[in-house]
Amino acid sequence: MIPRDPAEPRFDWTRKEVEALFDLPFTELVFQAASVHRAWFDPSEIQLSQLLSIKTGGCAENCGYCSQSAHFDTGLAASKLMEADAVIADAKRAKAAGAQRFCMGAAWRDLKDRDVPKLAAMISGVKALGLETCATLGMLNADQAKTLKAAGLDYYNHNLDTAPEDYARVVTTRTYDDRLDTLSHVRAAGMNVCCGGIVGMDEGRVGRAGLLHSLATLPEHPQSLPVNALVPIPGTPLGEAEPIDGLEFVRTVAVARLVCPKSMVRLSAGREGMSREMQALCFLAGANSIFVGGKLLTTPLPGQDEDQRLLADLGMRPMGSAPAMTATPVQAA
Ligand code: SAM
Ligand code: DTB
Ligand code: SF4
Repeated sequence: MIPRDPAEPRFDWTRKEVEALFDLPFTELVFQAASVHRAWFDPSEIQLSQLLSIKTGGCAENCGYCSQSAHFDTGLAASKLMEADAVIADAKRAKAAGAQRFCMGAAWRDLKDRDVPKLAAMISGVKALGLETCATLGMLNADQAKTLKAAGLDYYNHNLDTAPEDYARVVTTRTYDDRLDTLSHVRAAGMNVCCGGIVGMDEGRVGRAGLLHSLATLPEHPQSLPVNALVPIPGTPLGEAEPIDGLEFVRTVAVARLVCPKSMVRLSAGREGMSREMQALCFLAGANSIFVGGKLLTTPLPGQDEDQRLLADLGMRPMGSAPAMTATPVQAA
């Protein structure tokens, strides 16, 4: 039998195989993931994304991790959907500050048809700036997905978040199948899927493997795979969850890279609490995108200066930019 190329995408992963990847010795796992990463990407490149909360709080869903659910008292003030012009102005500032990708997030259970024209205007305006566009607006039907695609939406973010057997522990106002249905509408409309999850929700390694197994056995691998570390929100059911161990988080990134070799793996929420060394390990393990700009939707990110210094010290550069002619000097100790 010809040995399979570990960098070639596979869709027949078993849960046991994914669990076995998690159980590899740490340096072996990271080495394998780094090797696969190099087969598809320039490991010195990192995509910079910026998020904007275009409609904050008051959400009808009861996701146990979220600051924006109306079911929990998190002290967050709710606001209405922003005007398209204000969103486009924010995207312009994000681009000027170096972002290549702009993601618009709304605290909705599902998209209402009445909001679609305004969303289409903001998406086409952001796209016209030359930014990659992404939106995360809750559940979509097939027609809505087609309309957003026609407006210029490149990616739709809709996370599976946990292993299927764990889902009802985390949210009860919708099911895993609801999530899968929206993902199928997004694919059918010809949009790229951005789908990942959260670690640090007391799921254990078997749960983390279950999430990544679900993602790796979708009809297509998500073109974009965000790995979020839970940002604990006081007042939510998961506000006191045991924080994920740093090495275990890096393992999760590495396994994501191995099971979805061609996906953009995004080091997403929770980066503010991570050391520079841990972020560097995540990049080595195959993460090739970060959110920048000081804020995710409602939770903080490292500041722009801090991020620029980190990338410079690591000799990494924004995706699509020209390589430096000489090695970037590392800051003096
Ligand atoms: N309402 C839409 C939805 O749930 O799909 C879009 C917005 S929602 C905030 C997008 C994603 O953010 C969630 O799927 C979850 O993965 C992530 N998220 C939310 N709260 C988080 C938290 N406290 N820590 C880490 N990730 C979080
Ligand atoms: C994703 O998986 N992570 C980003 C993006 N998709 C929308 C958002 C994380 C939100 C973190 C919690 C907050 O800032 O409210
Ligand atoms: Fe609403 Fe999304 Fe937050 Fe769930 S994660 S409560 S759907 S905003």
